[in-house]
Amino acid sequence: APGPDPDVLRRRATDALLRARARTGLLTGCVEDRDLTAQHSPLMSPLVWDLAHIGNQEEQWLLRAVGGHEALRPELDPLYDAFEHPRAARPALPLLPPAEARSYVADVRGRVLDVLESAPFDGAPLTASGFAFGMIAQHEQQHDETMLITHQLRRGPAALTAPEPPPAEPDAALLPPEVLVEGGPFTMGTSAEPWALDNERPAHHRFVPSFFIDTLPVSNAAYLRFIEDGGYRDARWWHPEGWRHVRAHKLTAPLFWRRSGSGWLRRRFGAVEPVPPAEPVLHVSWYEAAAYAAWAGRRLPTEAEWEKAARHDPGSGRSRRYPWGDADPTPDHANLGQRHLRPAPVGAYPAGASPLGVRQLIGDAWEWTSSDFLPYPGFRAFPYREYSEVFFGSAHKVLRGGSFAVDPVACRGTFRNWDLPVRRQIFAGFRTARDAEAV
Ligand code: AVJ
Ligand code: FE
Repeated sequence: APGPDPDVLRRRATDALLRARARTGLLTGCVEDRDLTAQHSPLMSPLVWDLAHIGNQEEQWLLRAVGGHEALRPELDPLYDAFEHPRAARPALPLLPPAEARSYVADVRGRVLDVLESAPFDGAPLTASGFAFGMIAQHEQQHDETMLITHQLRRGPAALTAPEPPPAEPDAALLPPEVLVEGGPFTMGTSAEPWALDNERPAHHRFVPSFFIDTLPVSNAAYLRFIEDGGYRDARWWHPEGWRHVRAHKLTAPLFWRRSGSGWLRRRFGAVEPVPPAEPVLHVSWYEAAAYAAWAGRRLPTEAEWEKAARHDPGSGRSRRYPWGDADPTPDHANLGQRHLRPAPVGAYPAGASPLGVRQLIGDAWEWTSSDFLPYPGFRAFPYREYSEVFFGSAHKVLRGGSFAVDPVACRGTFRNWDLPVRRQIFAGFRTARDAEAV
């Protein structure tokens, strides 16, 4: 089938770049300059590093690689190379001060919009279907999620506000707690999605035995039952490394939670509030997610199970782009794009349900899977090894589905995220699964 029209893709690339820049502007414009240069957590870069890194990646790929331009400021490349300096070391670098970082990214962007006008959208792999523009829009949006994480870690009064997400649908309490996904093959990954990144490719067949998966993400109320049942004090539920980590760091609850009398409070973007029982649990590590699942007599879904639940349509046998079908996400389908600064309660977004009725697979919270981050059969690093390939192996676990903080351009049924199993600052929760007996 022919792909989208080049002019449509050119328009889409422009929109995606502009939308990312508007978001970057909010995230770097809502605090004083000293909050841009400070390091709010050793896990994160100063916000001003993310800002200039966004511009530097854009310069390298869209001005130099696609546009054939000379480097504007070659001395900046090593400063903003994520592999040269660990995050904790970045505040000590001679970074561009905020005003200079802003003018650098604006200068790059102005020239990029000229390149975009005339770049071929139908030639070499880097520009086919506008791939490089889509890749760079996704890169900026990924850093916008990273910067929102920095805002969440930052102490002090709230700098960002957003309207509340929609409530759970009245039918949510009546939904079956889990659905059966029948065993059989399905198509995992994609070769057709024009802006899919290298690790999502190519499309390939996978056989997935029958399994049950939760209809909804695990809620704070459910997770609290694990806490109150002594889950953090019982080695039985924990991966040995997770148990060691929980003991060493004296963990007793998700990140940002604290006990208050008989209840729990959490800090969220500068405000302290009671933990909302109906919201998907957030800020848990892979170890915590896996321990909860073991306590519940269940397990995390594998990455293939997650994707089959999200994309496979039992009616047609096809894998679709999203749980609801092939249409791009709208605000009715999913909580994406930092429109809200929290997940919606479990049972929201009925229009985003899968054919089997699984909800909130896309948006709200990234979902930990049991799987290591590994290449698909036939993987080819593109356009650079440092995006995915250097992270393959058993150190990183795969997350799927996207959070409220990620833009639709960087979120789809095939999109793969990954992180270390101890990480909790990311907007991650989970749902659980179990094997179905063979019939
Ligand atoms: C895919 C979210 C793990 O933030 O480390 C940004 C995305 N890669 N710049 C990350 C990324 C290069 C990446 N994750
Ligand atoms: Fe980056």
